Amino acid sequence: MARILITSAIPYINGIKHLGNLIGSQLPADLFARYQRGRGNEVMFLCATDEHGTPAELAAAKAGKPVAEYCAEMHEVQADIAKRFGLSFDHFGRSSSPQNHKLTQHFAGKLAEAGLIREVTEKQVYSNADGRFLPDRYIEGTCPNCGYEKARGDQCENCTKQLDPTDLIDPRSAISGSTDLEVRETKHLYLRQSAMKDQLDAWIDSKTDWPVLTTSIAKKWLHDGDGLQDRGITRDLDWGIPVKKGDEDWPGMEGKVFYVWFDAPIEYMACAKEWADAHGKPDAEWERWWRTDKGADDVRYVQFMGKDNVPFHTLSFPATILGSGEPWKLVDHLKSFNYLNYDGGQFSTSQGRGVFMDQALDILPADYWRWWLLSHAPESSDSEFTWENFQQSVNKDLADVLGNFVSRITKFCRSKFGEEVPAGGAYGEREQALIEELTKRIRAYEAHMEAMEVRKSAQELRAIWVAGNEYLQATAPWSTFKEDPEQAAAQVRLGLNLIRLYAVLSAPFIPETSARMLSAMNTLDTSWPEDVDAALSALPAGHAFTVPDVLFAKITDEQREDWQTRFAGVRS
Ligand code: B3M
Ligand code: ZN
Repeated sequence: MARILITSAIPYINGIKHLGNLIGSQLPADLFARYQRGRGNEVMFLCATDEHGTPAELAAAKAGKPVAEYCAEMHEVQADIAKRFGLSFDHFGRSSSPQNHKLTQHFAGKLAEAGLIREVTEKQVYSNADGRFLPDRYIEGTCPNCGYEKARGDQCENCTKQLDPTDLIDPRSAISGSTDLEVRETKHLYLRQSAMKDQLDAWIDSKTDWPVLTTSIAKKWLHDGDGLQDRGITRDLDWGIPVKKGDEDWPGMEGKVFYVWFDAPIEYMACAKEWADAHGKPDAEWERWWRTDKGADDVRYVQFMGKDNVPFHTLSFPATILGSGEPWKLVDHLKSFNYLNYDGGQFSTSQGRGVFMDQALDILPADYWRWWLLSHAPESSDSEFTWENFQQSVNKDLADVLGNFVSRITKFCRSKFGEEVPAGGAYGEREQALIEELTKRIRAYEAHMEAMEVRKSAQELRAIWVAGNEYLQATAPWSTFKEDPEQAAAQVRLGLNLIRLYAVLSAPFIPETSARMLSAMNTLDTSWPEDVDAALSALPAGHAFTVPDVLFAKITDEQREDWQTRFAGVRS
């Protein structure tokens, strides 16, 4: 039994995620986790909410709530939606957890001991009225380039020009609106990534099986221009993990917190400790996933994320781990995704454009979305969600191919043999041919799943469903029955067994439907079809079953048009 550690990029706390976010990390990670569990491997699948930084502070301010309260509430909201989407995390943690506070401070202490942190004095805007330093995006003013009056200190939203806060005309605090601002000196910590360049370079070079898309991003940051830059890991914010060296105070760093991108990846590990603590397990239980000196040397670690997160995961986070000098597990395989677009434009959280996870579930059950998103995952390039394509995929793949197969065979059996697997007859040539085809296809499906080729896996699974339909079409037990009821019984027996087989194979994609198929087949046998021949005899003659309700309802043109209009604008 292999041991597989899986993490999905942890979604920001500031609001409900859209379908583009979902297919960019959490959903494909869930597919892989479910598949590996289905193969009998030991899986630890972790995700969390990313709760620090300015986005969290701003969202809380907008909601008119203290930031801690806002985060606690939004965490529950996200956890609930994740559950309803069937995301099978072993733990859904919080980057603001006490466990992450402790571990982040621990890493900072180790990095300092190793001489990998330097202190830098910088000039930064201080707001007297607010009594705090203002991050660049907390300063508003008039853009010197286009005259837009609500330009932010980091960038003008109107003309996209990158700005420094001191470039702004008539600058004011975005928090209070106060213009009583001054430039003060402040001290920050920098992680000396430049000192670790060769070590990181060698580590990336050892990843010969990584996609070029991934390694080229890392290489670019390592070698372009002046090469890898040191990175500021502290901020002047109230909300976050206080800057400490392990348990000790850090002189001169009072009132400062770690930068969100420093503590967020550390939450991958802290999340495992949260999991252990929540279940009353000793530390050894989570450390055997994360510490190579405590059993994690035979763990395979796979990360899922959108392409914009790749630099942090190939450079900054490994720099934290390698720099600590401690035996933490490094990523073995990194699966990254392009973007999913929405109907001729982009999904956008800030503009409320597209379909958001809660809205999607208000319209249709999770499996409809899971199937479409996974079978159209933006792997080799960006992909696009259109309502036409969604309707077509659901109606053809799910309703016509899979749903129809299940309904036809169970109903036919009920009408001629009753609600139990019929006895008599034997599998002949046609059945052997089908078994051969399925064996080939299932082995291909396994290979694609193993390689995390999401679209190819979906295509193969669909072909497996189609093969069953074609078999049914060709053998036509409803005709056979008239001349040779024994042979029809064997055909139906195979058909019913195919339902169980399909449920097992399809579970990673459509878990809810898979469970309904198994329950209709009245079986708890979810064993993987290592031997297809044997798998097609799992339900013996006389085994009782029931005809399930329609598995997938077709999407009508009317519904499609209605949704198209409803989701054309922006979310209020
Ligand atoms: N929260 C960005 C994102 O959601 C960020 C990922 C952190 S992964 C450690 O895309
Ligand atoms: Zn401008």
